Amino acid sequence: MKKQWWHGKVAYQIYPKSFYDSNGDGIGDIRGIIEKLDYLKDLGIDIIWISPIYQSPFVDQGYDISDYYKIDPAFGTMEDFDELLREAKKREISILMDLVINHCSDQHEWFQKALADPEGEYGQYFYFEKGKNGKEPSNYRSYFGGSAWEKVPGTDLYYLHLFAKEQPDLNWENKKVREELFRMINWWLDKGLAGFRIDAIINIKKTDSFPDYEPDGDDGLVRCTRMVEEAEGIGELLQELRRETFQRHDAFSVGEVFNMKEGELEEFIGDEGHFSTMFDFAPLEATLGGHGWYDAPEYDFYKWRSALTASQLTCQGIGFLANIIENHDEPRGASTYLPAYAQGDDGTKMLATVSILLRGLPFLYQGQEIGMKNCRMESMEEYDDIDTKNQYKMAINAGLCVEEAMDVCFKHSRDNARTPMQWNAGKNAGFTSGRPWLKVNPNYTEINVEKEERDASSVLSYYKELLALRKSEAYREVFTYGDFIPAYDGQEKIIAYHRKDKDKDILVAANFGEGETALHEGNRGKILLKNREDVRIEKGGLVLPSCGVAVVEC
Ligand code: TEU
Ligand code: CA
Repeated sequence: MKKQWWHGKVAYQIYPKSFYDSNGDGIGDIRGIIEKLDYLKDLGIDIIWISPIYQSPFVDQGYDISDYYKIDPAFGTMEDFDELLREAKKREISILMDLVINHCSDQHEWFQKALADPEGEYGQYFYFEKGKNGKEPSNYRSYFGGSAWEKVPGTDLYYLHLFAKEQPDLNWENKKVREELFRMINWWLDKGLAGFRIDAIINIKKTDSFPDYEPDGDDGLVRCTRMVEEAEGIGELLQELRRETFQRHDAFSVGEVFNMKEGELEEFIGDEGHFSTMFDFAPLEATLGGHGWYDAPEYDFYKWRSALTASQLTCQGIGFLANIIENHDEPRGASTYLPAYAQGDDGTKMLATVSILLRGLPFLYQGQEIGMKNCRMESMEEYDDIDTKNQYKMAINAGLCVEEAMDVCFKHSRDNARTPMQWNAGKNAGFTSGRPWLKVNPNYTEINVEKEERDASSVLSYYKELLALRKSEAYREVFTYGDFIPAYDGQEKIIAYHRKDKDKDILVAANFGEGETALHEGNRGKILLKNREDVRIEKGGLVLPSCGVAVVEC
């Protein structure tokens, strides 16, 4: 594998609306990010991905872009953004933006022109199709519920939107569309961006026609991914994207890729792959339901462990995955991947260790480093997220009562991760002096940056140690390039692995169980990091109490 500038780095996702509000309007902004750069530097962050800050009507929180060349005034100005780039550079921090190019906003000039004349030039920028027997062209259900086709009033045409109806899909088969997008990407890269996180990218390739499929729900529709999975030839589009943009700038790219076809990993993240890396969603997928959040299975440690191990083994020798425990679309990792008895600081540190030391590029999500948790909302009015509203409806339609449906949202809602960052124990957790756009999690008096900075045994202090160890002179090499070798997988409630190269052999071992366990073989050595005093090496081996984790140099 070719060495790349981003190998061995640590990345951090900022959800700008909820990060830090510098002017008291209740919405986080670019100047707020600038103010917190030193905090991120001190934490050990090298790369920042900022969720969309382009001009947007915010139907899907900025994932509906109405002008790719403008910063939305809610976040600041282009001057603020340029200053952010300069200030980040001073601190050797690279900035990534979010690239949402499967669709744009229905308010984008292209779509407005297309609507005015669907048969004209801009109609070709999107997918307009005639209805079939007075109905939609096909029976696809959009990601956010309901048909993926929206009727154009006064015509027999429908346009395709795999997400909300305010997010029309761009037609990637049209060369002009690709050229417009590539021009825009290069414009941002020329400004000094280090690269992009690439949104929902697998959806850009459609089938030649839009056939109906067997319905998979009572609504007579079928999830639109059925069609996406059938589409052939996305590789050509993605190679062109890479060639025309990222490759020219040695830019970093991380793909949000679901539903990749089997055996395509090398094409996606190999040396000549479409992207530098892509997120590993396998552990997350192990928590998903067949239809929606309401029928998601209970968290299962063994399913999670096998998913994680399988991903690690599959990408070895091919490339690096980007490892996460949460993002702006998921509930908090510390609420999802830990059993009830493990949801204290020890458990949170244990999960952190297992995740951060995996082979691949660690991506933290804002607030993860202080152990932020899911937020209980009192009523549906407190939710903002379009997906949560849809999932709530689905749960009610499936027969759940209001209380049960609210519980489902508490477990799965995207807003769990979108509540404001908890900076201190003051008003609104120090996020804003105004009225926050989304409820602050009431646990901010206990879980916040200021308190944890003063406490050497806090989750935040632990994350700093953990990242420092990963990046230290002595261990950087093995944690970056060392092999991943699973260990003790026959042992109950243990997840353990070695990171090993020709010089070093490091064991990472965690006990997700409720009782104390000892690992008997191959563990004599020096403990480099542990999360509890009583994690220890005895004659019998490495002793791990419940929620104990150790990093051992063998
Ligand atoms: O998400 C893409 C995606 O596949 C989503 O359906 C995801 O599975 C869903 O959010 C889970 O609830 C990306 C963005 O990350 C997301 O925030 C956007 O809403 C979406 O694209 C549309 O741009
Ligand atoms: Ca603001």
